Amino acid sequence: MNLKNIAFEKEGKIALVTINRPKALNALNTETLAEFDNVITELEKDSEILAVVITGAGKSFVAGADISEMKDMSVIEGREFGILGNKVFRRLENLGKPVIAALNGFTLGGGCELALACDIRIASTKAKFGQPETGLGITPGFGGTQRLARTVGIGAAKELIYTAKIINANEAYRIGLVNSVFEPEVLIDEAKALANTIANNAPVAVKFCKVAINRGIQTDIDTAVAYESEVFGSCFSTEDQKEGMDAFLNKKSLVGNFKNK
Ligand code: DAK
Repeated sequence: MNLKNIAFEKEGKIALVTINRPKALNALNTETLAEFDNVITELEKDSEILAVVITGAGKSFVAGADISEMKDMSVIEGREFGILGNKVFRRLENLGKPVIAALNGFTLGGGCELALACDIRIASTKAKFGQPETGLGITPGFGGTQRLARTVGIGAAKELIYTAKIINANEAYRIGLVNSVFEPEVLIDEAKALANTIANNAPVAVKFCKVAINRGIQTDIDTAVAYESEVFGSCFSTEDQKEGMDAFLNKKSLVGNFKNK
């Protein structure tokens, strides 16, 4: 992979993806989104990677879509930019592996939307959050009006989006935008520890849970629980279910040693 604006590292069962354009506070331009698309393809392909951590280099996670690139876009260019961003974010949301956003700093606009497309968000005490788009004359364009409301509820989402205000990590924690808050120097280690804890459980079961939660939240409860029954049944076709239960009955545990089969 030829990457300029993103760093990609593998550490055992996990991958660390760092948006690395600190001069522009890691703002997402077309080039970075295209690289991100390639990174997702790599994450999909590599069966050794069982969980992913995404963070930002420097004092920002992602300070939004790139305003200098967007400023003079035509209607067609704006639409193409939106289509690319939405495609990348949907691919990330649907990736068959859990993704943890380690929010180290500014998490604004498209950056907040990127975090919302991840499965779990944890933050540094220095992180700042918001959807400043209405202050720029636009609406959130990478799913913010949809995923933010699903995550923090309609009232809190409308307040954040209509006011364009910036909130700190404690407030983000209070409204449920992030799961936990850590001192900056331990954030990445905490994210990796969380990723490794998940990676040590049965990967196929974790993937099924992700799909069931993501699909179920979009549909009525009868359809959702029917889908849950389907994935539950599918677990019984895996070696990991047989061996995991066998280990339990023999007073052992397979955690950390599942085969991903
Ligand atoms: N885009 C481009 N450059 C940015 C940027 C951004 N979003 N954010 C910061 N930068 C650049 C600054 O211009 C500055 O560049 P130089 O002047 O050094 O060349 C450099 O990063 C450092 O920023 P500051 O000097 O401003 O740093 P401060 O610490 O003073 O302030 C800040 C940090 C995060 C409070 C401030 O930079 C700021 O307010 N940034 C903009 C945040 C923002 O409004 N983000 C939302 C962007 S709108 C769509 C799809 C998606 C979207 C829209 C449409 N379609 C469907 C088409 C999404 C839109 C957005 O995300």
